[in-house]
Amino acid sequence: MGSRMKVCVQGLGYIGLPTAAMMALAGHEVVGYDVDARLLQSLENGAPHVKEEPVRALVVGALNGGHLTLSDTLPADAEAYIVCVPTPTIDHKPDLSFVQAASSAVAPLLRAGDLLIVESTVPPGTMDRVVVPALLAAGVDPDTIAIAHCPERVIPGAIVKELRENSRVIGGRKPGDAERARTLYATFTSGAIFTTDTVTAELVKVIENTYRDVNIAFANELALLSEELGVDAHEAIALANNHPRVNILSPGPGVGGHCIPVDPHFLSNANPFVTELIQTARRINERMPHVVVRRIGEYLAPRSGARIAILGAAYKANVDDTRESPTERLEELLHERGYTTTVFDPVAERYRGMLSASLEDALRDADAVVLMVGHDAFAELDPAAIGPLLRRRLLIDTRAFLPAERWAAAGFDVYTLGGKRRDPLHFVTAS
Ligand code: SAJ
Repeated sequence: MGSRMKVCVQGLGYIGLPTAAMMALAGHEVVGYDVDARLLQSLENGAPHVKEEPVRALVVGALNGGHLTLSDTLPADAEAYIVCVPTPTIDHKPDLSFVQAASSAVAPLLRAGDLLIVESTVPPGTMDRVVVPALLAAGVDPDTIAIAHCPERVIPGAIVKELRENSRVIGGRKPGDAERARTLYATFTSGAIFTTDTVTAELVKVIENTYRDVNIAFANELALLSEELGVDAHEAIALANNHPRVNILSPGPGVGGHCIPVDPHFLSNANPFVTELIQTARRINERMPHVVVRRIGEYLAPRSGARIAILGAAYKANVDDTRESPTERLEELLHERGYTTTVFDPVAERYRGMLSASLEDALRDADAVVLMVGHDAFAELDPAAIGPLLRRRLLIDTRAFLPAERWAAAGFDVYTLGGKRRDPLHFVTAS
């Protein structure tokens, strides 16, 4: 196309914001709209709340460049409206109220020939059953506008790179709609753009995250089995992954974030009877914090007054996001069993529980150190310096992240989730 469009991005969260900035830097006139006045104020102040530095730089660049403006009202004169609002679950059921509200809000502004794109991850069928009805309810004839679903696919930690380079899947409601959206996306992404219908695009996005959840559940199952067999699951998985058609992910203390633990429910909720694998995978991953608690209990009895220092509150390494963090669940379970906890995280700032002000504060007089997140900042921890702060030298490494031999040499008992146990639990022999 090359021609500039007037675009409105509705919802300036972790996807809408960089997408708006990227489009503005590609030369489009972009209005970023959000209902959260504090968020808009923070963006005006240089976006200090955005911790992923390349994203912050992109946003500041776009705002300074003048093609990205912020607004607390939806502009009436955009040619393309892009919905980037959250789709959480409540009791494992999708909550589509934000998508519905966003569609209803934009409906009265749509004119014939406009383009409406939903980027939010949604259960298959949402475009037809929620978005289009919201337009109809506002008196909009959906056949007069182009409607597409273009799910975001970028991973926190590499958002800018992936926005530029990842391929995209765009589902159009009627012939020509996906092409209209492709023209816009092709101005800022170098990745391939595949077009299909809306429900296929909806399904593809949810499948991607569900595939990851199932794969991690498999890795977690292998970790528990390997412990019983006296095998290091990490070594076994790495060796299996040398096979050209095998790619198993890594075991860990649970699956967090606002995407992977949520999206599989969009499928299992659609039909519980044909989604047994998906549901089982979810259960396996949800059980992992319980496994960590059980392992801690092998060293430190529940209700013994033991104090557990947890390293990492984020849902994964090197991000500040703590949503659905396995640490939060671990703390709950530990408290139920009478342990006391401290949590230190040098990357995350906002956490539902309490964060210790310093590593030393978290570690002082603890009976165990539990590594929950492999932040780069933890790689250099010195066990010889940490040991004297503790009441007991015990390391529970749920990510196989710290050098076990070095910690053992400093006098620590070391348990690594999925690691080789010297005392395999129950070695199973064929009968
Ligand atoms: N995890 C493991 N083992 C692994 C990999 C991850 O236990 O081998 C855990 C992490 O520690 C974390 C959780 O899984 O708690 C999820 O992390 P992640 O890095 O797998 O994914 P997210 O949630 O950060 O981002 C995902 C991405 N989806 C895919 O890779 C298919 C991203 O591309 C999506 O855009 C994003 O979800 C989203 O917003 O949907």
